[in-house]
Amino acid sequence: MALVVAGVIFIGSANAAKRTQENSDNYYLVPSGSYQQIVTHLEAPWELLFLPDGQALVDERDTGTILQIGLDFKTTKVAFTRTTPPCVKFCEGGTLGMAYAADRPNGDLSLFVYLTTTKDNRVIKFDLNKNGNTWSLTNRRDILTGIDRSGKSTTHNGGRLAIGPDGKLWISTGDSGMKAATSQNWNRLAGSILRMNLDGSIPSDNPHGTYVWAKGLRDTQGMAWDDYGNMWTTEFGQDTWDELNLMQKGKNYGWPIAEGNYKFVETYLPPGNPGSNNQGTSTVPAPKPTIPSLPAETKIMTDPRYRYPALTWHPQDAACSGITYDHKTLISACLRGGKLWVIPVVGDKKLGKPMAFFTGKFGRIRKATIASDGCLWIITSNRDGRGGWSSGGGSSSDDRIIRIRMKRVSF
Ligand SMILES: [Ca+2]
Repeated sequence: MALVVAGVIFIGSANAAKRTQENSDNYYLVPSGSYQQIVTHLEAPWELLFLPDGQALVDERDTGTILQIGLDFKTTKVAFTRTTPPCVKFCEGGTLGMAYAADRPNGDLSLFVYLTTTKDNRVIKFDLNKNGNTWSLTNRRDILTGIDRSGKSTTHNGGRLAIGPDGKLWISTGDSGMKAATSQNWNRLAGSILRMNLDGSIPSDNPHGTYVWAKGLRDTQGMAWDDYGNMWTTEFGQDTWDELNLMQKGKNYGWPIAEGNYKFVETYLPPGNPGSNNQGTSTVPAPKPTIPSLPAETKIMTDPRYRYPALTWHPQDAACSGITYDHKTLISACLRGGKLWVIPVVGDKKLGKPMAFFTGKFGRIRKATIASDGCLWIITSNRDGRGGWSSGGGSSSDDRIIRIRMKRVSF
């Protein structure tokens, strides 16, 4: 499926493109420059999912609302997951990731939601039902509880959910502000990538007989798989290095011993410095950041107990949350950096040079997802209480969903 408008080819879904094998298959995707604002006045949306009928679900972190977005882009409330935020100040937790699977009789759907409560982070599961064109949620079950959360605030909750190519539910968590106490402890669910069967049980081929599949993570909010089956995740560093990681079973990704490829140094920047992901307890929007002068980075890590990132960025250029994959292309949505990083996948475990798009244009971006018509939808996160993005871009219409035409670029 392809159409040509003003000389630009808009592609159809990745599957359609693969089926037809039009011309050369050797291309990746970038924004074409053409976009439209389709949904406005959301409040800190966190996850965006396309359903089999082409409608979408979006949730709001703080209000706990799940909304349906119709084919006409009108929103309708589907459900509330809760009625109050899990904390009142400096909150990163709330109603976070969502994923669905057809694991009920007759191919009916279930929806998984990652939720911060006053006690913990947890994964809840609903029946996801369709009546006419209207989706609804029933039969809530809490299938995984006890993912650590921090005490006074809720930081570093991770929170992305995805159904992997293996049909399992994958869950990204954060260190809950506890650094090594969680991220280096294989008996703690926080600071990890978790993997579970859709009924909530532990897969028999997990590395240690628990839900934990990988460790050493500070705050991972993005997971995607490429066509080689490689799993890629985004990771918020503290002050100096954000990461893109290639994930491998049973491995340790180094936090808080390493940040990026270097030994982690605690005191690079004080909490609240706009150059840092570590924003302390201030809810006042930070001033425009200044690029920090980095210390001499001579302490590159080579300790074989840890895995090191495939790519790194400084937080003011990145702080990437969601990541998506479509046709040889990883697309990472960045908060503080206020941009999309588009990264060609040039081979098995091989990435091309990252390219930045829309820097500062829309403010903070939480997630990007490709729709079945080949357009990329992004959700902004300018009402999440953090502010301080590098290059502005907020709007009185925030938070927004922007629909972006994509185009092919040959390798
Ligand atoms: Ca790391």
